[in-house]
Amino acid sequence: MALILATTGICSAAHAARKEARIGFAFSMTGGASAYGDTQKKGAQLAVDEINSRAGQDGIEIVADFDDDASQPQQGINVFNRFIAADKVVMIIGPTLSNTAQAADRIAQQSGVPVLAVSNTAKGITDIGDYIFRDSLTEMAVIPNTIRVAKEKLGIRKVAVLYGNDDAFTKGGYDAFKKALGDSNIEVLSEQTFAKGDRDFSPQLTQIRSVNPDALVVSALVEEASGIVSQARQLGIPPSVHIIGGNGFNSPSLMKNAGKAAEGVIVGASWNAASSSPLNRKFVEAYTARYGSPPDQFAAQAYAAVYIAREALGRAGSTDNQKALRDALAQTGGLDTVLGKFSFTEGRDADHTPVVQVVKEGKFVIFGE
Ligand code: 1QQ
Repeated sequence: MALILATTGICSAAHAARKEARIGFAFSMTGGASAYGDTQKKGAQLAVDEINSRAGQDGIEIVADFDDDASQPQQGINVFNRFIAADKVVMIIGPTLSNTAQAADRIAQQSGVPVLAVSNTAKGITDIGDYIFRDSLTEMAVIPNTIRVAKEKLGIRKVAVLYGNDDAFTKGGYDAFKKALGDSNIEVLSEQTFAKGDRDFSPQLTQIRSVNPDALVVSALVEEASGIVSQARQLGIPPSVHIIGGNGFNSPSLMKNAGKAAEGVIVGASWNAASSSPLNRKFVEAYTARYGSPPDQFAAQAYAAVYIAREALGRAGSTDNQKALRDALAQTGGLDTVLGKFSFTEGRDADHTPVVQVVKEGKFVIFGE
């Protein structure tokens, strides 16, 4: 009895000292970007549970409020409004797509609520204001390296480009590819476009086949990317014509949907799954044990964000002061994360090294750095 009382006493004392930090997570659980949202939520939840299991010792407990931005700007706005007005969150993590962030982040900025994006890679997201941060490398930061490595290893000299012209990310990725190709003196033989929700890419791919490129460069979200990759091979563009993708390709659902056609696809990424850092190994093990499949880059970025937030909350000295948290986030530097040593730039963007991957036997493996 004495033992039970003593234990209860310790628990309640620790509980009283605990401070709750309410964080809103806006991820795409439905709609075109749900393949990303699914693993983002899993990665974030894992980090929240790890942190909360230690909250008795170090004081801060995260109250996670997950909601679905539905891959739509308007739904992103609705979710942000609810997080800010009703839930009174100290910060928001998300939303999944840059296209949604362009609309929703303005509301957080106006309300003085910090946002930490974990997968927005389009240009200009952090320019929305000084409350907007991201731990995702931009396409402008990743793609020049992808093109350089692809040129070095494959000797490509002429390419065709296919991109979505109705989405902030796919358009931004196109701009980044265009510049990197120009800087690397790679000739663009053909430029073709598509729109979100398209299923038939044969007109564009037939034209591309006729110009006989060394590689096919694609800026697409994973649903359309999967269709493009499958149909390119079906239409007889041979596997020797490598397909080079941007961040939208970083989901294992590419291999799930496109199967063998995905072999040899090259994609720049901001997380090295094979990194042997103890933090990364522990993350990959814990995630795989809990969910039954290994994490992808989107899970890793979401997981890292919760730890970045937790560390900043500790320095902010408060769990409900958004201005103090913003200032603390801005000071984040040299933090050990699963993405590597993490710092924000002056402009609140991510600052770490990208990698280039290739799909081999249904998995992303390192192609070059
Ligand atoms: C963006 C992206 C997508 C491919 C991932 C969510 O990078 O919208 O910015």
